[in-house]
Amino acid sequence: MTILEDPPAPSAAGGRDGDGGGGLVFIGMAGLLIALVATVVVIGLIGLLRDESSGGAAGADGAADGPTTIGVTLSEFKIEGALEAAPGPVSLLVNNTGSQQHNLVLVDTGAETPLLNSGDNATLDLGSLDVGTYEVFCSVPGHKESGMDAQLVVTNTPAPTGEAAAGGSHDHTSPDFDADAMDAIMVNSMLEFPAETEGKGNQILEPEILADGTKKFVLEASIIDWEVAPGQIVEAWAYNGMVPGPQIIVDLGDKVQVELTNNTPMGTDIHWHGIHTPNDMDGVSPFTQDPIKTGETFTYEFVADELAIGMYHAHLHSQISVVNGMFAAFRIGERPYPRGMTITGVTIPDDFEPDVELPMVLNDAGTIGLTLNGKSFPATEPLVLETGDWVAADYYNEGLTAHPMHQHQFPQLVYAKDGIALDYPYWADTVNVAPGERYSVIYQATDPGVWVWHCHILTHVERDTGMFGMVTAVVVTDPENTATTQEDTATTSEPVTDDTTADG
Ligand SMILES: [Cu+2]
Repeated sequence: MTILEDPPAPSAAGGRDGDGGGGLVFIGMAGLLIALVATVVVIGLIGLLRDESSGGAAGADGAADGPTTIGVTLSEFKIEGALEAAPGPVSLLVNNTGSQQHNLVLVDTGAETPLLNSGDNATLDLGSLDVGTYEVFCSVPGHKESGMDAQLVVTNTPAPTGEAAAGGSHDHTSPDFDADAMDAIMVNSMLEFPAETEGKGNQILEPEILADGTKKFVLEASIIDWEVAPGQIVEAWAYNGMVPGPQIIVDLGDKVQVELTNNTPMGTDIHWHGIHTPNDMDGVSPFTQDPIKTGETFTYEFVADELAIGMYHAHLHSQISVVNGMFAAFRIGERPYPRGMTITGVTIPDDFEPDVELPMVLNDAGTIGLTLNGKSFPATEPLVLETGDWVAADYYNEGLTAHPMHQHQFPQLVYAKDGIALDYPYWADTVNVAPGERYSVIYQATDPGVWVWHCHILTHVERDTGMFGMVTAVVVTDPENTATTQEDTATTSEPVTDDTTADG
């Protein structure tokens, strides 16, 4: 530092006056630079030696007879280090071990490090500090709010070791929870996947074919015990004893009858969501029909005259019955696959057929809670595929909030919204599905492995007791090398295949 305070006499300013002085000035500047670098290196070495000789960061000798150097580590999103010192000169040796840029600022004086790239470090001289508590933080926008905020304590009675300084609530090296235990809980909860539970929703309902060709479907609404997750039995309001209720799939032009018997304790009805019907079949009591009282039966009758990727659910008391399980998928005709279209450079073949079709019914409320197809992780069903398989999935949101459904690795081609074919399909790795909406996607499992598929509202999939809720996985095996993936992941799974989920 002395060099800067007492610069050599030949001034740089003089050199700029004439070309002839340039070489000398350069040599002078270079010499100055070398001296400066050497000094910095020496100071750095002294600092390191002092740091080592004091047995660590916090000036363990407790004396104020020299600068205290404290090692501080920055990462996402925390400031770690034994931030305690005796009164006197304090400097921080700041190391960015994170993956993003960070810095460190002392609030009281504004002293700050430069913006440090990943792996960089800097020494921050804080000057002489009196007894007190000093706030340091990272000034990159949002980082302080994310946790990069800590307190440096200057005290006459510093803790004997750096570890003890961790007792302060702002020292993030020792959180007031058992981090190892939380790791174990989360990992163990994930390893329970896939777990077996009683009951399976979305089973395809076979019709009775009447004399005139009408397809007659029979439904019963009742309250059942439903195993949402292993050992977690809830009172579900269900159609035909399953959540989601049975899928109804008819052809375009079919005459349809649905006979509903209500064995729930409240009046009900069925609304055909996204299905074209006469008004008196819309299922909105009391406007279009009387409520179907407990024990009563009502028959809906309409012609399936428009293509649909729709749903059916109660309308009366939906705040109880629907969120508790009275919802299901209803499809008319073939899905409008974007055959022959080229979307962002990818051409869908004229004869495209998916290898697997499945409904993905979302719920988040009532007794059923945060679920995919009526099950909470680890009871959600894995989708077992071979490399190259195409999946056709229809999202249906029967819950009360939107769910951004994210498929790892494989972009989803959104080709229909609410069953209506899009003129401009688009690729997305995350598809946000609001209540009442349906999005129809296809994607190709191009890479082997276990790829999770989940709602990206993270509290819909993870909590302190482990992974749960709206997450499942696509397990892709390589038919040419089955040993690697199948052994690890697929042996205990109940594969979802076209046999069990696709229409017949
Ligand atoms: Cu969600």
